[in-house]
Amino acid sequence: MTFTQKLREIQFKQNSLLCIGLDVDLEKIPEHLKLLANPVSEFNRQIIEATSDLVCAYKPNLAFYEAMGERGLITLRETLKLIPNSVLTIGDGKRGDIGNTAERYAKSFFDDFGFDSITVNPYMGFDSVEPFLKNPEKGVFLLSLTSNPGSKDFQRLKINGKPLYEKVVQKAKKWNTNQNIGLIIGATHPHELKSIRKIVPEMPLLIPGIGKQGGDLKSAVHNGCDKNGQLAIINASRSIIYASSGKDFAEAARVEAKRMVEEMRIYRYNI
Ligand code: OMP
Repeated sequence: MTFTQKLREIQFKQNSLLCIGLDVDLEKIPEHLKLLANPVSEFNRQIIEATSDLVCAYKPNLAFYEAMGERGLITLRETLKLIPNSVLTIGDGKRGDIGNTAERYAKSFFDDFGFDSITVNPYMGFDSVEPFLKNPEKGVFLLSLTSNPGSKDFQRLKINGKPLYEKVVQKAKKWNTNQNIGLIIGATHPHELKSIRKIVPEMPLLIPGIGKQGGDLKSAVHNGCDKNGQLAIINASRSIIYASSGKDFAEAARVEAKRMVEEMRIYRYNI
């Protein structure tokens, strides 16, 4: 089964487009957890237990784990073990390097950590992306038009009248012989999201930027889904995992995740 087929199946079974970003900062977690031997593992355990029936994926961003040093890698492994097989994992590392090095990244993310998919920076070109594409079951999300204000600096520059991010979309379509490529498009660009979905009607789109970055949920769902109301993966990190800073943090995360999922269901089926 290809990654795209797996995503369709999981989104159907879970009836959800939501991805929770496990971007856990030790400084931001509730005080009572900080007394434990591994506060971030316990934080993640409670978040995952409270929300795993509501999501299609979890996306740990590696920066948050790498910033904790050796303990961070242990925490990441512990966290991955806690995520049930009924949902996907996205290793958000935004990797990108020459082929020889990219192969090592692919081995690390897919074979060692065992992620189902990875985020990749494609701006070094095909040889830097190819090593990630070999296994059709493993998903590869390419940065195309990112959610941040700096996305205009390079990604929107015109080449022969077309913005650079659109070249990435076209290349991704061409490279997708294993049906395992997805694109990353920020929710902060709703119009572009709509036109990109037209170019790639059947490709997974990872859409971050909802919540703290100001992206709108309704337009992300309407513009990002395929014709069946699927294949958009809507990520929210801080707005869910830090919904409360008290002992009720997991319960509050569930309330916020459920609110988003229910809102998305309304938009999905009114496309
Ligand atoms: P929140 O703003 O807290 O929901 O977090 C957004 C998450 O999505 C972070 O892990 C970002 O690194 C990631 N992200 C973006 O915010 N914008 C992008 O364009 C791409 C990503 C990503 O690749 O996931």
